[in-house]
Amino acid sequence: MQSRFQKCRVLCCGLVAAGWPIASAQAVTLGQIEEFTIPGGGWRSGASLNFIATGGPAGAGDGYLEISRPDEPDFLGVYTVDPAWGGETTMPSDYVGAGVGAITMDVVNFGPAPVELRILMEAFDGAVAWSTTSAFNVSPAGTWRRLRFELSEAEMTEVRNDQEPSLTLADTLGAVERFLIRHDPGPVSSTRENPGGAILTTIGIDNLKAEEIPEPGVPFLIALAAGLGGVRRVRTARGSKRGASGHSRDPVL
Ligand SMILES: [Ca+2]
Repeated sequence: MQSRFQKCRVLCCGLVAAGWPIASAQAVTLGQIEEFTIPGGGWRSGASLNFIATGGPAGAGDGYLEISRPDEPDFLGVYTVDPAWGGETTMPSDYVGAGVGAITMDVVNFGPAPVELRILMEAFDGAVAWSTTSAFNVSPAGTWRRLRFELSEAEMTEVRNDQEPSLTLADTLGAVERFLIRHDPGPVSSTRENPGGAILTTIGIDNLKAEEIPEPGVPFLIALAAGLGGVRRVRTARGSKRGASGHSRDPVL
C-alpha cells in the first residue's frame, strides 16, 4: 500500500510530466509569494488559463496568470494543486501553524464585465468549506490593484459543513486541501460547483502572498492555535467518513 507521501510523489511527477510544474512540495509558509515568473506553478481552472510573460504590476517582463472566459459566459476562477497553497488532499497545508492570517494579491480585470472575487478554503475531502464573506468588486478598468483577503471569523463564512458540525474555521485553515479564487457574485455562494455567476471577461492575478495576522488579530491567532488541539482528533474520527462526502475533486470554475 502506498503511503500518503508516496501518493503525493506520484501525483506531483504526473503533473510535472504534463508540463505544469509544481512550484514547491511543502506546506504553506509565512511570507511565501507566487510571482508567476515561469509558466505553470500548479494552478488549474475550467476557464482558459494562460501564463502571460509581460504586463504584470511591475510592467514589462513581469509575468502573471491570466484567467479568461473569452467566448462564452461561464464560471470564472482558479484553484491550486500546489501543496504550498493547500492544493493537495494527501498533504493538507496548515495556515494556522504557519501564522498566515491573510492572502494578498494583485488583480486586474481587462473586461468587458466587472467581477466579484472571493476566496474559498476547503478541508476534509471538501466536506467543509469557508469563503470570504464579502466580495471585492473589480471593475474592467485594466489597471492592477492589490486585494487583501482576511482569513478570520469576522471576514469568512462557513458555506459547507456536511460531515462534522463541530469543525471550526481553525480546523479548516489548519488542514487546507483546496484553495480557490473565484468570481462569486451577489451573496456568498454555498456550493463549489456552481458559484452562481457565469461571466465573459478576462482577469489577471499576480504576487499572491501569505501574510501574517495583523496586530489586532493576535488574540484570534491564539484562539486558532488553541483550536488546533481538535484537528487531529477530528481528522482521526473522520477516517471512516473520508470519501463519503460525494464532492468532486475537480471543481468547475
Ligand atoms: Ca509576476
